[in-house]
Formats: sequence, C-alpha cells, structure tokens
Amino acid sequence: MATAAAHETRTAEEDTTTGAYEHAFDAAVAAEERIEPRDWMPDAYRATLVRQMAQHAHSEIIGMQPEANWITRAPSLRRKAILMAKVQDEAGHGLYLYSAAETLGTGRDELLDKLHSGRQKYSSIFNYPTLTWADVGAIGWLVDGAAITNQVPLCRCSYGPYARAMVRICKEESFHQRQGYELLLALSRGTAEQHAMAQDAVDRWWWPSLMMFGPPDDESAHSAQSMTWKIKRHSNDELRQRFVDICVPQAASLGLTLPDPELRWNEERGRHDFGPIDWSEFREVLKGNGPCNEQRLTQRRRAHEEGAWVREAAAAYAAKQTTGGAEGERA
Ligand code: BYC
Repeated sequence: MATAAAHETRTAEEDTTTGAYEHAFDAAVAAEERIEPRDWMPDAYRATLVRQMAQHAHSEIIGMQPEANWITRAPSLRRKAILMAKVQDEAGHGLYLYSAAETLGTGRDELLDKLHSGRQKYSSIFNYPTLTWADVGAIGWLVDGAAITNQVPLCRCSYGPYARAMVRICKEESFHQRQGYELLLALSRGTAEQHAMAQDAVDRWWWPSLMMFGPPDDESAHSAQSMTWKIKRHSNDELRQRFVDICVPQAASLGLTLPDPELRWNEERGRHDFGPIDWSEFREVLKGNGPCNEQRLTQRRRAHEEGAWVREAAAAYAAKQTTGGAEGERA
C-alpha cells in the first residue's frame, strides 16, 4: 500500500511538472519564440519534426541524382560549372538538415538506414526522369521554385535549428531557381528545336511540381497539428495556389505555356483557377511505383556502400586528432 501511495504521489508530481512544461511550451509557441534543442517539447512535436526534417534531408540528397545525370553532358563549361555547384549545394542542404535533425536526438546513420530500407520518404518529385538538358532548367525553375514557396515560411518554423537551416537553404534555392529560369529562357529564345525542348520539359514537370506541396488539405494527415505547433505556417493547398500564381506570369515572360487548359485568372478570387491534379499518380509514386523510385534508391544505397571507406577514414582521422590533441596537452 505504502509503495502504491508513494507511486501515486510521484505520478501526480510528475503530472504537475509535465503540465507546467507543456504550458511553457505552448506559451513560447504562441509568443513566436523559438523552441531550442534543450527545451522541453511534447514527444509528438519531436517526432513530427524528425519525420519532416528527415524527409526533407533525404529529398535534398536524392535530388542530386536527376541533375547529376546531366553534368557530363552539360552543353558548355559555364553550364557544367553552374550545375556542379548546384548539385554540391544540395549535398550541403542535406548536411544542414541531418545536423538539425541530430539536435532532436536522431542521428544521421539512423535516418539514412530508414531511407535505404524504405521506412522514410523523400519528395515524390525526384522519382521522375531527366530526359533532356532542358529538364535541368525545368527543375531549377519549377522544382526549386516550388521548394522556395514551401520553404520560405519554414524559416519561421517554431523549432530554432530547422528555421535557421532554412534561412541559409532558401538563399541558395533562390539562386538555383534563377539559374533554371535563365537556362530555360536561353532555350526558349534559341532555335525552334531548343524552344520545343524547353516546352516539353515544362509540360512534363508542371504537374509533378504541383504535387510536391503534398496532398489536398482535406487529406493532409499532419497539416492541422503542424500548423498549431507553427512548424508549418500555411496549408498545402495555400502554398500550391501561391506557386501557381507566381508561375503564370513567369511562364509568359519565358515564352512558354503551362500544360493546363483550365488555367485562368479568377477575378473574383484574385487568384488563378487551375485544373484537377491526378492524385492517383501521386499515390502511386509514394507507394514506390513512380518511373524512377527503384533506380533512385538503388543508386543511393550503392553510393552509401561505396562511401564506407570515406566515413571510416574520416572517423580514423578524427580519432587521431583527438589523441594528438590529448598528447599535445600532456606535452
Ligand atoms: N512527396 O500530412 P501531409 C527540395 C507525405 S526537396 C513525398 O500533408 P506534411 C529540393 C507526407 O510525408 C523538397 N511524400 O504531410 C531538393 C505524409 O506521409 P507520412 C522536399 C509526401 O508533412 C533538391 C503524407 O504524405 N521539401 O526542395 O504535413 C533540389 C501526408 O502528407 C509529399 C520538403 O520536404 C511529397 N511531395 O506536409 C531541388 C519541405 N507530400 O510522413 C529541390 C519540408 C506529402 O505520414 N516538408 N507527403 O508517411 C514539408 O513542408 C511537408 O513535409 C510537406 C508535407 C508539405 C512536404
């Protein structure tokens, strides 16, 4: 009995403490303060962040593949140098995001293991092939453009390390978007064949880019809670609409069309109406049945295995530095 009573007392005390922590957490989020790694946070908040940040980090490194496909075939030294720098930037973004996720207590090894075993997702967009050089431009303009639209609000995410990583990433993404736009503009103003190549790429990447924003709001499992926690600031449909409104005038300046016969300005709403998205395609891609899912994961696993010696060498070097440091202190 005595033990049970003590236990009851302890639980009540714990409850009061957790309640106070929860109250402080809610107040900090309401006051637009940042939650930092050592602050108390609800388990579900932590799990949601790890899920989203991991998926984001995985997207950055898988996203290197479709573009890297064109490095050896870039049409000029200038274009090659730009593309190499962009692909390297994506690796850097992955690194910032894995590091930010690490502050929540989940290591990069664990996250990569979940990616490689298919237990964690990466963005649907990277399961489509890059068939021509113009796809590099379409990815920059549309995919990076969608990424910026989605990610600028994440700079105000309630979790400090994620928000700070996003500030840096967004600066680089803006540059990526502009290089894609400039590449497409050069093709669009080029020969008839080049113009057709640019148009074909935009036709293929437009709808998958709209899918990047996630399922429609009424099917989005996480949006409501993530918005209450101020991880997400806008719903999937809001951001998708914003993206469409941004792209329409840009397509006109590029001299290209968007492949949607229902796309038109709605005076009443002050936004563009657009045609229905094929959500069955999105669901198939998420299930692993997109055109390149298998190829992307196989390549990622191979790259990881082939990089084992680099990780071992880096770990050995770090260990040597630590030992060297200690010896240095003794001397
Ligand atoms: N692809 O409840 P929802 C980049 C999943 S990288 C795959 O709305 P949430 C770039 C979702 O995870 C682009 N899965 O989820 C890199 C959830 O499944 P689980 C990546 C998707 O999290 C290199 C389920 O569907 N950007 O920019 O509230 C070169 C229900 O969805 C997708 C980010 O990751 C999708 N498109 O909202 C160029 C940004 N959409 O986990 C560019 C950060 C949804 O329950 N992430 N799902 O199994 C986010 O902002 C949000 O996670 C999302 C989804 C808007 C993507």
